[in-house]
Amino acid sequence: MRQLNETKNDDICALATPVGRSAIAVVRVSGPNARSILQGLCIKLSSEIESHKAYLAYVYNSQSEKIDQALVTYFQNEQSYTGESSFEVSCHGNPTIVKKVLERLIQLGARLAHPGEFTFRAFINNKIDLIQAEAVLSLIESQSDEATKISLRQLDGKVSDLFKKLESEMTWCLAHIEASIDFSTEGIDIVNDSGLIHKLKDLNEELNRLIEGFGHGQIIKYGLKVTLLGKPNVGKSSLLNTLVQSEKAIVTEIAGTTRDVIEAQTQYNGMAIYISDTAGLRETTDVVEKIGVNRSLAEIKKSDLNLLVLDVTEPLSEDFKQNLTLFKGQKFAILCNKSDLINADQKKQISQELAGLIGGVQKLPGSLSFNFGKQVLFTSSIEMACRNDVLNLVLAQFESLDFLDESIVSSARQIEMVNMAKEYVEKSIAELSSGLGSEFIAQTLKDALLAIQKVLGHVYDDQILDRVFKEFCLGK
Ligand SMILES: Nc1nc2c(ncn2[C@@H]2O[C@H](COP(=O)(O)OP(=O)(O)OP(=O)(O)O)[C@@H](O)[C@H]2O)c(=O)[nH]1
Ligand SMILES: [Mg+2]
Repeated sequence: MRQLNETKNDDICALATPVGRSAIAVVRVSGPNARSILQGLCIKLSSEIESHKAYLAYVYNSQSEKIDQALVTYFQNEQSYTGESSFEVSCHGNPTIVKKVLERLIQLGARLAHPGEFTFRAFINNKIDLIQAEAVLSLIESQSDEATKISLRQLDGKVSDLFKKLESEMTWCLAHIEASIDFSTEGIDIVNDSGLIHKLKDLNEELNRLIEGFGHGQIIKYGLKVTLLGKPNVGKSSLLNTLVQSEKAIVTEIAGTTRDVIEAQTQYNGMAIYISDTAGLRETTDVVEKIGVNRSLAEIKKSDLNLLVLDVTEPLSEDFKQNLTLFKGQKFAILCNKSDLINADQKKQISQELAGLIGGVQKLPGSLSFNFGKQVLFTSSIEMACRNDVLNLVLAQFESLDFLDESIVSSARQIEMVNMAKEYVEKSIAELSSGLGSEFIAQTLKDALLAIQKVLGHVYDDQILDRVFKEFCLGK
C-alpha cells in the first residue's frame, strides 16, 4: 500500500466491468489530468464538457482513427467517487475495443490501476472512511439480501456515525482525565471519578452491543448452522429431509442408520439455513457408529443452534437429561417428534414431564437458561406444517436478527479493534475505581481511542491499508 500512497498523483485507468464480451464495458480514469486525457481520447468532444453529463462521442487512437462510439461521463474534482477529476467510458463490450481504449489511455499518460486503487483514492481524499471502503467490498461480495442490507448501512455512513460518536465520547473522557493531571487547564469542568466511570460504562455497553451484533452479522452473511441431535431412530434424518424438502438422508426403522454428518441447505425468510443431520447418540461398540457419534458431538460446538430430537412414543430417559447438559453455553431447542402418534392428553403429560426434567437440569450449577414456550415444539416429520413450524422456531431463537436497522460491524478487522477498545475501556474503569494515577488511566484510554480511530481510518498505517484494500477487484 505504500506504493499506492507514493503514486497517488498518477492518472490511473482500469476496466471496471468483468473481462469478456458484454453489451457494454466501462473503463474508468481518475487523476489530476483526467480532463485533458479525456480530450485526447475523444478528440472531437467539446472542451466545454460539463461534470456529471453523459456525452455520446467517438473514441480515437493515436492515428486519429475511430476505436469505438461510446458514452463518456466526466466528474470534476471533489464531485467524483475518488474525490479527484475522473471520467468513465462506456464502450461496446468487446475485449479488443477495451484493449485499444486502455492502450490509448496509457499513451495519453495514465497507467493501469491496482486493485482497489479507486476506492483507496476515495479514502485518501476523505470521500469515505475505512468502514465505508470495506463496505464497498462487502457490498460487491454480498450473497444474500440481508447481507446486502448490512453493507448498504455501512456504506451510507450509519456505522461510521456510531464510531465517530464513540471517538468523540472517548476524547471527552480523555480530556477530563488529562485535565485532572494538569490543573492549570482552563475552560473545562472536571467531572468526578464516578461521573467518568458512568460514562465509560456506557461506552463499554455500546462496544458490547457491537460485539454481539458482529455475531449476528456473521450469521446473516454466512447463514445459520443448525444441527439435529438425539438418540437413534427418533426421526432426525426424516426431519432433515422435511426441512430441506429433499431426500438427502437415508431413513429406515433401524436404529443407527445415519453414521456420518449430512449437511443440507435451505432458505427461509431471506436467511440461508444449513442443517446437519447426525448419527444417533448412544453408547456403542460398533467401530463405525462410534466414530459417527463422536462426529455428532463435535458438531454441537460448531452450530449456531442445536435441536435435540425426542421420540414422544418412548419414555423420557436419563439420556435426555445427559444430552441436555451437552449444550451448556449454547443455543438449543427441543423437538418432540412423532407427535402424530399420540393424542392431546399424552402431549400434555409429556410437556409436564419435560418441564420437570428441564427444571431438574436447570438446578445444576452453571445450567442452561430455558424458555419452555419458546424452546419446545411438538413435531411430526410427516406432517405439512412441520417445516414452517421448525424453521419459525429456529428463527425465533435469533429474534434480535430482526433489528437490521441497527448498525452492524461485519469485518474481522473492525471487530478486532472493537474488542481491543473494549479491553482498554474495561481496564480504565478498573484503574479509575482503584484510584490509580491519572497519567496511567490517560494512557489506557488513549489506547482505546486509537483502536476506534483505526476502525474509521482516522489513524492508519500501511498494514491497515494493506488489509483493507488487498481484497479488492480491479477497477474498484
Ligand atoms: N410416525 C412417525 N414416524 C416417524 C416420524 N419421523 C420419523 N419417523 C420414522 O421413524 C423411523 C426412524 O427415522 P429416521 O429419520 O431414520 O431416524 P433417525 O433419528 O435419523 O435415526 P438414526 O439415523 O438411526 O439415528 C423411520 O421409520 C421413520 O419413518 C414422525 O414424525 N412420525
Ligand atoms: Mg438418521
